[in-house]
Amino acid sequence: MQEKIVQIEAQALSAINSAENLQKLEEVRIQYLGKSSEFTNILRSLGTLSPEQRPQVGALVNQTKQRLEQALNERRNSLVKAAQQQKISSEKIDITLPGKGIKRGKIHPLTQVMNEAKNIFICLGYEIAEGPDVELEYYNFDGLNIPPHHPSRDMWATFFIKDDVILRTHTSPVQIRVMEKRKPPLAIIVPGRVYRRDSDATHSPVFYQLEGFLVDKNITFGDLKGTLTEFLRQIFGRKRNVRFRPSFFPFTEPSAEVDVECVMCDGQGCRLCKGTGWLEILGSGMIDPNVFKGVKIDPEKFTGFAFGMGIERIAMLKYGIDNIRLFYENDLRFLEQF
Ligand code: 2U9
Repeated sequence: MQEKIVQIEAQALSAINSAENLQKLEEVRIQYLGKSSEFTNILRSLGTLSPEQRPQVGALVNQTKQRLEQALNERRNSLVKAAQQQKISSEKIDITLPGKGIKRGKIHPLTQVMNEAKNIFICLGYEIAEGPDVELEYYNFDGLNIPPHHPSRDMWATFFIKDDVILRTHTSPVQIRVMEKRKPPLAIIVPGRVYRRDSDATHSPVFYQLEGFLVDKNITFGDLKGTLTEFLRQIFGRKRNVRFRPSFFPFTEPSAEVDVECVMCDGQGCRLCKGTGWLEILGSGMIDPNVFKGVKIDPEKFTGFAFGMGIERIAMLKYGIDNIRLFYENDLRFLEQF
């Protein structure tokens, strides 16, 4: 029986060492140490041996079994290692290749200019107010002293939703809504989207405005000039001259348009400023007494100035952009430049 055991061990060791993968190795284990293997049969038959033989054979069987199990483990480990090595070399990664990198998001140029403009007024003590894009004709026109026959009410300038409901053509209706609810002193800016039936290289049917107003006792045209001059110097640079030109708006009297020295030719006259040396940036004026009467503020007690600007126009002049559509097309080659 001892000879038989030694023979089985030799066969098993050879089979273990020549198993070329884990599945084959498992088959070898079942064949030599499994429930119906010769080895297990020998273990079961130990009881039939004489009491003298039994401990000797028993010890040999146990030692052999341990050696075979150790050999199985060693072979298994080396097969697992070899499989891992094979996987690593077949999936080799070239770590010298440059990474793809994660692009950093940027704030849209219109948002940047809007934030810059809002911050200047916030630093001057103004607060922000907002209102609806879909507006009553009353707040957009009547309350602002714009009479029913005014050309801006024409359906070629205004988007009508129904008879007396429109898309606001400026953010001014918000100032009316604020003055209906609150009384002076008021220092408010109104950022927002506005809508006009207008479309070419410098006009879009939807664009952004920033308007604002200051109402208190003894507010003068001097306050208007000082505030807007400071604003324009912060936006376009301190050395750039500004000028106030008489104009007309139904909601302000007197009214003025504000120009800044041309950013391209420094006032010499060029294509951008059409040879004038000046760029028109803002509309402004002292709030018309008729507007105050509509919101029950006494124009004998209070005065105020108001102003309005188009954010796209400021961004186009500041960055030398010649087509307004570039702001809305979301082309990364354009947006990445800001
Ligand atoms: C109230 C009273 C007065 C706001 C004003 C302008 C002049 C103006 C334009 C600039 C370029 C509009 O975007 S744009 O086309 N705005 O010229 N806006 S004064 O005056 C107000 C507003 C509200 C109650």
